[in-house]
Amino acid sequence: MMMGTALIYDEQMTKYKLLWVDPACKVEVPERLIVSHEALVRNGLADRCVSIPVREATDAEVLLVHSEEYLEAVKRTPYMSLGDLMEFTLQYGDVYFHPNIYHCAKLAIGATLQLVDNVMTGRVRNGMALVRPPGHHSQHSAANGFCVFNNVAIAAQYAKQKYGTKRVLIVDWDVHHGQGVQYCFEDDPSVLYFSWHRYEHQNFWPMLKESDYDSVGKDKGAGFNINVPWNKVGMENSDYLAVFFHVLLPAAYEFGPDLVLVSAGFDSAIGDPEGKMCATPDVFAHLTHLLMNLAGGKLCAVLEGGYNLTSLAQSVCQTVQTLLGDPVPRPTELGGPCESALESIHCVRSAHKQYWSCLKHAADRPTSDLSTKLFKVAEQKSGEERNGVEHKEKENEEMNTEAAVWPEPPKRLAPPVHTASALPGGVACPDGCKCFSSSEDPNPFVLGELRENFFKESEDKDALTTLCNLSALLERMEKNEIRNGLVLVRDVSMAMMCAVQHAATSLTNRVLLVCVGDGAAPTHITEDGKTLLVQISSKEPEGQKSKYYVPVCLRKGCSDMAGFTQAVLGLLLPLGYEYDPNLVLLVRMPDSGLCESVWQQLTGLLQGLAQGHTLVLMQEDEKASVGPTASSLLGTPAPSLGPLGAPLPEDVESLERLRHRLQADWKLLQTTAAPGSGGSDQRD
Ligand code: Q9C
Ligand code: ZN
Repeated sequence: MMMGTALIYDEQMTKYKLLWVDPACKVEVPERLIVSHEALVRNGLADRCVSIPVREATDAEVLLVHSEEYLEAVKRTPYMSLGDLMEFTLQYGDVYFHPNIYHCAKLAIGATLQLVDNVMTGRVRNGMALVRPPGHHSQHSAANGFCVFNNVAIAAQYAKQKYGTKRVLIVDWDVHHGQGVQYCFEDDPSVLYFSWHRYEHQNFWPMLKESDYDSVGKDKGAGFNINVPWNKVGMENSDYLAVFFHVLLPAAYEFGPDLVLVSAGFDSAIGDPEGKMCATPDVFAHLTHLLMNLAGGKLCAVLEGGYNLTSLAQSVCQTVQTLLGDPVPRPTELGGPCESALESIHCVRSAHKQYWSCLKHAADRPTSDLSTKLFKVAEQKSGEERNGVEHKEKENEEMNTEAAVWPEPPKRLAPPVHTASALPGGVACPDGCKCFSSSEDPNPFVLGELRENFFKESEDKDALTTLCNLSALLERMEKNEIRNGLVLVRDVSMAMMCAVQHAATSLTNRVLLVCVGDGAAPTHITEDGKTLLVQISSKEPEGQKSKYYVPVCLRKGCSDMAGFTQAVLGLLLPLGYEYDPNLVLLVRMPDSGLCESVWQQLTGLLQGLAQGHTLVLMQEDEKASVGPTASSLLGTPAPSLGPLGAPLPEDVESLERLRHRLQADWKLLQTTAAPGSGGSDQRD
C-alpha cells in the first residue's frame, strides 16, 4: 500500500574533478555529492529510502538527445592527456573534462533512467537521483555549464519512448537556465518545460536572450516553454512560492502531466555563490510538496547545481524528506514577493495568456514595459561604465553571500499517529487509519461546554458523543500526537462551529477554515483574525467582507474542475501560506458537487500547511468518500486530473476580481508590480 521513495546514488560519481585552474568551474567539486549523501545518512533519510543501483547509459540512450559526433568525441576523453583534455574543453563554455567524466556522465544518465523505470513501473512512488555531472546545460552537440549529457532531457525522451508517456512536466528550479532542455523540447508540446533563473536582464550567465519570458516555445510547442527570469539577486521564499502559485502550478494542472521530472538544482538556495538568492532550504520542502499531487505522484528529482555545501545538503534533505511524506515545515519568512519578482511574474503571465486558459484573464503588460526591457540592459551597462561603482557592489555581494547565515531547518517529527478517523457505527475504519474514540477519557468540562453551546434545548446523545470525539481529536492534534483526522458527523455546520470554538479557546491561534460547497458558514467568527474562512460555493456571498472572510463564488459551484482548481491554486493556497495557520479545518458541505479526485487534490495540497494538521469534516451520508479522503490524508497522491479544460470565463474573471480586491491585505496574491513603481526595488 505505502509505496516507497527511491534514492539513487553511487560514490563512483565523485571520482572526477577539475584538474587545472579555472575560476568559472572551481565550485563544481566532488564534495557536493559526498556531503549531500552524508546528510541523508546522518538524518536517517537514506535508510528510509529504497536504494537502487546505478547503471551506465547505453549509446542509444545518449543518442535520444545528443548527436553521434558528440558522443564519439566524448568517448575519446578517457584516453586524452591533460593537455588534450584542456584543449577539448576549450571549445565549450564553463565546463571541464577529466579522464573519468565520461564514465560518470553515463552513470548520471543511468541513475536518472533507473529512477524513471522504478517510478513508471510503480516499484516506488517517487525518488531522487544524486548525480554528477549535472545535465541541463548540455546540448545536442555540446557540453556546457558543468554538464556533459542532458540527464533530464534524456529521461523525458526515454519515458515517452519506453512507457508511452504522453505529457512530461520538467520543473527546473536550478538557479541557471537549462537552455539545453529548452532547445531540446522547444517545438514539442508533449513536454512542458518550466525554468526560473537568475537573469539580470541578460547580464548573467549564460546571457542568452532566449532565456527571457518571451521565449514561449515554437510551432506546435508554443506555450510549452515557460521562462521566469529573475532580474535581481536576493529572491526569497515568497518570490519562489508566488511563481509556483501564479505561474507554474496553474499551467501544470492545466497540462496534466503523467510524469514530473525535477531538475533539482540547489544553487537557487541561500548562501550559494552562483545564485546569490535568499530562499531558505525549507522552501524546497514546499516546492516538492506542491508538485507531489501531479501525475498521480510520479515525481523524479534529479540533482543539477548547488555549490554552497551547507545549503546544498540541507536542501537535498528537505526534498527527500518531503518525498518520503514527512510533515512539511511551517513556511518561513513569507512577506510578499518583491517588485522585481512581481514584474517577472506579470511578464510571464502576460506572455503566456494566449496559450493557457488559466491565464486568459491575466493582466497585459503595459506597452511601456517593452521598452523597459531594453532600457534596463542599457541601464546596467551604463552602471558598469560608471567605473568602479558596479564592481564594488559585486564584491560586496560576494562577501555577503559567503557570510550568509540562516538557521538550520528544524527537525520534522512525524506524530506517532498519522491519520485518525471518527466514524459512525457501521462504517469501517480505512486501512492505515487509527480508529479514534475519546470514550476512554471523557472530559467533563468539555462535555459541559458542548452541552451548553450546542444542545441547550435537545439532548441528542449520539451527536454529543461525536462532538466530544471531535474535541478530543483536536486536542491530540494540538499536542502533535496525531497529524490529521477525518470525522463524519450528522450536521457539518454544527461540528464546524464546535471545532472552531474549540480551537479559539485553545492554544491554536490561527485556523484556516476551508468550506467547500453551499451552506451556511460561520462568517461572524472572522473578526479577530484567529480564523480565516475561505468558502468555495455557487452562492453569491452575503454579509460583510473582511480580510478574514473570503467567499469564492463559482458559477457552477464546485462541479467545474478547472474553475475549482484555479481557485485552489491561485487563491486558497497563497492565502493559506501567507496566513500560516496551525490548523486547517476542511469542511465538505452536503451536495457540494465536487468530484472525488478534485477533493483528493485539495486534501493533499492543504497538507503543506500547518505541518499537515488537517481535520476533515464530512456529512454522515458521504460514506463512499471515507476511503478516498483517508487515503489522501495518509499521503497517497491524488489521482491525476488529466489535462483540464477551460474554466468558465466568468469564473476566471471573478477570481481575478477577487484576487485584486484582496491584494492589499494578502501580498502573496499579487501578480503585478505596483503601478508607477517603475520596478524600483527594496533589495537594491
Ligand atoms: N559566475 C549548473 O548549475 N559558470 N551549472 C557561471 C558565473 C557556469 C552552472 C559563471 C555555471 C554553470 C548545473
Ligand atoms: Zn545551476
